[in-house]
Amino acid sequence: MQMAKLSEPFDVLDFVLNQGNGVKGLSDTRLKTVPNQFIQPIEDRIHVAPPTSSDSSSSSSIPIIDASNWDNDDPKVSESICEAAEKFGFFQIINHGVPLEVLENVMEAGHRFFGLPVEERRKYIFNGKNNTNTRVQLKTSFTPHKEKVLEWKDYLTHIYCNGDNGSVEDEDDPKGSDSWPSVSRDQLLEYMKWAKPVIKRLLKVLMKGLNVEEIDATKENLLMGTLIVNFNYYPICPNPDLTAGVGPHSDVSTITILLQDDTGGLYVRGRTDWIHVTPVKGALIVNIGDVLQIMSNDRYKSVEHRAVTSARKHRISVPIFVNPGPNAVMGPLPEALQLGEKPIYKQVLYSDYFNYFFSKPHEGKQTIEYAKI
Ligand SMILES: O=C(O)CCC(=O)C(=O)O
Repeated sequence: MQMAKLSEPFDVLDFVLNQGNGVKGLSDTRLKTVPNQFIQPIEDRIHVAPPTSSDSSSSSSIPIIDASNWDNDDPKVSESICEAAEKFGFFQIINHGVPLEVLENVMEAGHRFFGLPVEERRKYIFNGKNNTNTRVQLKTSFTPHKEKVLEWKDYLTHIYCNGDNGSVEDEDDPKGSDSWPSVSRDQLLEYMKWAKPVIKRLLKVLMKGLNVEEIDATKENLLMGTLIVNFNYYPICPNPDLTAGVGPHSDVSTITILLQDDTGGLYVRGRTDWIHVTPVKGALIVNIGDVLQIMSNDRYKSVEHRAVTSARKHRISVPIFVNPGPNAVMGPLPEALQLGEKPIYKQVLYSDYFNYFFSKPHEGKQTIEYAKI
């Protein structure tokens, strides 16, 4: 493995952000302690035992829904999904139809990308000069120029489709995915091909639970006009107890479908404590995002979550953020207010909401306040 050399005096931010080595580059130097820039204040650290791969104590804390009877239109599957969306905002689904091999291949592909020499990885950093590619971008932390403390995470974000901008698989834009790294492109496209019907099915069920019987083209753009798929990479960290992989936040999606490896480290805010989402082989984690909380006028819950780092191994997760198209206007759906409920949220242009989220560090459930009446 090629290791970056640290020169003295060592400017961490320059090394990680400007030189584009990322946290992966820092981790590869095999440093013994994390630099101050990554040390969270005590009040922001999570106080739980680090997860182990054999940890199954809390696996029942968020529901695991078996979708094998979906094809037979078993109403129990739909009921369990809507109930979990209302009570927990988070659940795992098994037997969803995406082959295990496709899931394993996509995670392997993520490792291949982050295993590339830094000179190769760096090509995907968006800088508006040499690289103006908006279809794929390599990033570090969340909003590094706004955060007091950086998150221990690099991620490669791919825009699969973006409202009017078409899909990377559209006839109008058949080469849309050509700019994605070749080491991971095919596996990611294959994963998206399988995941899309699952997303559609989930949205159909969740909409039915809100009395929306039909998803026409306008509703489809409102619910899933933009699909973004990321490789989240949490490099080995010498001090998991001091750092955050991802700080507490809720997603600004309609729903998010997350594939995680067997490292563990995702925590969901429970009533009294943080609940560990124990990895289940072949499962997809589904969480309700702010958009669906808003559309359902608080019936479905978008729940805060966070991820810790590991001293044992590099962790990978692959979220698909299912978002409205940028020009969609979201607010409580008329169908969700049928019983005379008062709307809690106003009508908001989705791109405004999205840009607001990315204008500040992660801050728990605060973003949704932006849309409140
Ligand atoms: O990696 C995880 O488990 C969580 C990722 C996440 O919350 C995010 O990418 O927004």
